[in-house]
Order: sequence, then C-alpha cells, then structure tokens
Amino acid sequence: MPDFPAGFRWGVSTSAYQIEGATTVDGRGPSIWDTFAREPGRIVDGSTGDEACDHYHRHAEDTALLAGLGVSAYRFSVAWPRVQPTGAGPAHAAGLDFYDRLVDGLLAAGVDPVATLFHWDLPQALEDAGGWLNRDTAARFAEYADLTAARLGDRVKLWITLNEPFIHMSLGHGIGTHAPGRMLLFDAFPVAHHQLLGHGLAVAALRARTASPVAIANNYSPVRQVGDTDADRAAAQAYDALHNRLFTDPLLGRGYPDAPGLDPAVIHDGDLDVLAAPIDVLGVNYYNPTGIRAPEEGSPLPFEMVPLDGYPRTAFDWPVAPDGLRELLLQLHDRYGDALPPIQVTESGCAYDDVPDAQGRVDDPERIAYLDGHVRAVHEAITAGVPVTGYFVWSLLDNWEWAEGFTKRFGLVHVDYPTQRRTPKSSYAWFRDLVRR
Ligand code: IFM
Repeated sequence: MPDFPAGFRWGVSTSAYQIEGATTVDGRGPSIWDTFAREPGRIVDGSTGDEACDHYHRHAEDTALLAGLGVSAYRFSVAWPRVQPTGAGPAHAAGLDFYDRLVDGLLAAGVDPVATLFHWDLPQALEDAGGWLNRDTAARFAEYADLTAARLGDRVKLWITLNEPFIHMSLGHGIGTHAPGRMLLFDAFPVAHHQLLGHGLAVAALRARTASPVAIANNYSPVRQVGDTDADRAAAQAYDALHNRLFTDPLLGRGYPDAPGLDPAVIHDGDLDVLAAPIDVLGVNYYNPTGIRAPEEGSPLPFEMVPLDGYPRTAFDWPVAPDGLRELLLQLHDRYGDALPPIQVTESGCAYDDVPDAQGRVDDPERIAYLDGHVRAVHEAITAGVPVTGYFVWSLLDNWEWAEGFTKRFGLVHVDYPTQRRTPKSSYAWFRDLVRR
C-alpha cells in the first residue's frame, strides 16, 4: 500500500438507528423508522431496530474496539428523537447525556468524534406534520442542530449535517422502500429542497456554536452509460443530474441542475444563498457505479437501470468497482474546480455473508480485497490532485441494514445478534495494520 499524506484521517462510520437499540429508553421519542419497520412486509426479515447492536448500553465496549483498531476518527449519528422526542421544544437532557458519555469516551480513547445530525431517523411527530415535504421541517432541523451543538460543540471535531439526502428522498419518498414509505416518484422534489434548506440553516446554527468544521455526506454513483444512442445519452445525463448533481450543484453555489421533477415553485427567494453556505468538507459516500440506458417506451422514469457485467459482486449484488471511486473523485474535482472543498470519503464498504468458523473466527477476505482496492483508488485520486483528506469504512459493526434488516453484514466486527457478542473479523486486523502503517 502506498503512503498517505500525514494527517490523513482514517475512520469508521455507523448510524444511530442501525446500532443503538434502546428505542424507548430514557425518553427517546418514536422515529419514522420505528413506525415503518412495524408495517408488515417492509423489512425482509420482519425485524426492527428496537435492539439492533444494543450500542446504547455497550458503547464502552464499542469504543474499546475503536481504540484497538487505532482509527483517528469515529463517525456516528445523533438520533434526533433522543434530543427532541417530538421534534420540537427544548433539549431532552437524558438523550444528550448518552452522546455526552460517548463523546467523552471517544476522546479519552484518542478517537475524534465526528457527528452526523440526520441519518434518516426523523421524529415521527414531524412526519405527522408533513415531514420533509413541509418547509417548516428545515427550521426544526436547524433548531435541533443548535441544541445538539450547544451540548457537544466543544468536543465534536467534525459536524455532518445530513447523511445521503438523495437516498432519503428517492428511497424514502420516491419509491417508498425506506421510511417514511411514500411513493411520490418525481413529486418528491420538495424533500430534496427542504433537506438542503435545513442543511444551510443548520450550518449557520453550528457556526454560531462551534469552531469545528462542518460538512454534508452525499451518496454518489458514477454513471456508466449502456448503449450509444442519443436516448441512452439523455438517460445517463438525467440519472447523473438526479443522483450526483441535484444536491451538490446548489450546495457549491451553482443552483439546481436541469433534473427530472424539479419544481421551481418550491424554491423561495433567497433559499439558494442559504443552502450554499460554505462548508469545510464534502463527505462522499461511495458503494458502486450505476449502469443506465434509455427506458422502454411508456416507462414512468426517464432512464432504466441495468446491471453492470464484469465485476465481482457483494452479498447485496452490488458490483465491486474501486475504479468507480477514483472516477468519481476525479469527476467531482473536474466538475467543481475551486468551489470543491476538501473531500473525506465518509462511507465505503461492502456486505458479505460472514459466518464464524468452528473456532469462532470470522475470515472475510472479500472485504479485505474490497477495502484494499478502494483505499488504493483514493490514493490514485490524491496523486492526480484531488484533495481527499480522510477515509471512513462503513461500518464498525454488523448492523441493522434498513429494509434488509439483519440480513446484510457490513462490519469489520461480527455481531452475533442473539448474544450481542462482538468478534473482530480478519478485515478488522487488516484495517488496523493499514492505519498503523
Ligand atoms: O447502511 C447504509 C448507511 O446507512 C447509508 N449508506 C449506505 C449504507 C449501506 O447500505
């Protein structure tokens, strides 16, 4: 493995609903995921995040795993319904106490806390008032950011406002496979705009409370055009605008791209200035490229997704394509030039069906190969001049993978859910050695 620049940030990521459990403990309010997971047929194995990895009670053990891994940073998310059980009103002290303990434990272990404010677990009370379709949710989000930073702002080393607003819009509100389960297709655009507005307002709230850098974590997927007709080209451009540019263009001061579904009536005067508030870091979550061609006649979508041949595949059936990460980083650099802040890869990882052997060891050579390829791709991008300053593996632990429940394992650490026993996999040792070097 080639050398990385001094100060490069090596970390791992998780999110609250996927690991914490304890969903009714210490006054936490319900979130849209508590509701959604209880609806029959929503989650493949019928599970919920009620217990997940029980991290709420086992955070000290998990912090020790982070210390053993030697990472310089840990990206977790704060559960909004712990801080404001109904999404409004004063801070709920018992909820923030948990993050206080976590952050202090991380600092004592020499690990920088990196906090994401919204990783999809919207308080149910806000959803009942329209959720992200309601412009007011943006203001509520800024209020929650302020309350959280008032308590943790002196110790969190990097703030991330939103996680993957594109995925929350498209799966949660476009096709309904994630909470809150709405199927609005392109009428989901207000969810994009109100999340971005909430981000911009939250950036201002955070700046007033902390000197730590502020970021957003977007999901990106470089588009591989399949076919060579004008219609294929138009389809690839439409998908690229939606997945890769809808959130980043306005964030970096370019205004919205010409994307399907964009409704100018949702954008009020001055909004574009608010949501383009300067950020210090762009978080990049990358898993795989997407094959796109022109749709069949009569399709409700202006593109069709097609599987990409010639790549190994993960247990999620996603192609393993480290070249896509290099391509994406170079594309962001070319596209945004001087407007692009330093990048940190805030998620990169893969699911495999990891099973302990007779001795209880978990060997996951595919994950090691995956991470090796993606870390090298980052290095190639840095060598080509892209300012990448960090890389976070998704995820520290096997955890509750949204609509897939417990069936997809992304962790460097295996979790036996019935006993909550943690077993570091061989990829944990591999990543530890890489970080050490
Ligand atoms: O588990 C998710 C995470 O919550 C957001 N990014 C993608 C991961 C894998 O699907």
